[in-house]
Amino acid sequence: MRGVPAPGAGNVGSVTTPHSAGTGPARPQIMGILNITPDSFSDGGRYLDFTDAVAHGEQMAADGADLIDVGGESTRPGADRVDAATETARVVDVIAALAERGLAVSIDTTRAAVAAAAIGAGASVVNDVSGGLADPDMARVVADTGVRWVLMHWRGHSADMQQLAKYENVVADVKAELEDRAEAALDNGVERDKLILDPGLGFAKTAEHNWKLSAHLDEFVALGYPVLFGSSRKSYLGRLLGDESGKPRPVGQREAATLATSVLAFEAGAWGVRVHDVAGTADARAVWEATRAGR
Ligand code: PMM
Repeated sequence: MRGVPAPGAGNVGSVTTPHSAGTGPARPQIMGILNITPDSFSDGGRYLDFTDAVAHGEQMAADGADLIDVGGESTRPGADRVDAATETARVVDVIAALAERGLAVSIDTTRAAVAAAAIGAGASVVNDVSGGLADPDMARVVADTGVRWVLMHWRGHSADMQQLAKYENVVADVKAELEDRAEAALDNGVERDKLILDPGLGFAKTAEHNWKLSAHLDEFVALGYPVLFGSSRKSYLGRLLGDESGKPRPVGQREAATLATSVLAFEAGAWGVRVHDVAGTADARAVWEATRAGR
């Protein structure tokens, strides 16, 4: 590791100073999820229409999202890949429309060409679930454009990632692999204060791994980079809340559990959370902030 980001550095649009970097009173960030895909596990097929997608992005901003995370390819386990042209076509016009309305937008992609098009349309953050591993050109695009870069922990594409969920010590291994990704980004000319790390819940992780990573999120914060936490509606929550027959809680009924994990992430010092239910998360953040202020 090469030290910590400079205080107050790296603000992009309305993405404020990370409180996880120990830089003052800034609040945890809420990244609202906008998947423009037919097959994402929670909102797949809902926002394929341009007008619906933009309206949902605007609604999430009105509900308290600091950043709208637009994705054009599903990353759910087992998902098929789409080509770069299809992925780009799904996202660019929506990103341009949201950026024109003054909203901060991230592009959820592992492809440099898609990221470049999204940045051209107004995205100010690249949310790369592969942490730069999937596309060797991603670091150059990020370095050249000066946007922020979320490096998520990842071991392989959706089709085979669950076979890769093998760790000696999941917390230590994920931390070490993320630090390697951050080092690689720095070696490729990306500035330290542009980086955000994410342990990647559900990506080559079992439910047990997700709980371990959640429980030790403070250790990721201690690495000195802003930390993003993405648990929203994921299957480990469905499994936890399953019925007596072992049937998981349906995706649409995991919101209270998601909110609990988000508050725990705030408490651990996370920079932000990536969620579907922005309004609920904004309420939870208000409760957490009022509690913190009362200490
Ligand atoms: N999870 C998903 C997609 N993108 N990005 C980051 N940084 N962290 C995550 O945990 C993450 C992500 C999968 O969830 P979705 O299908 O609901 O978008």
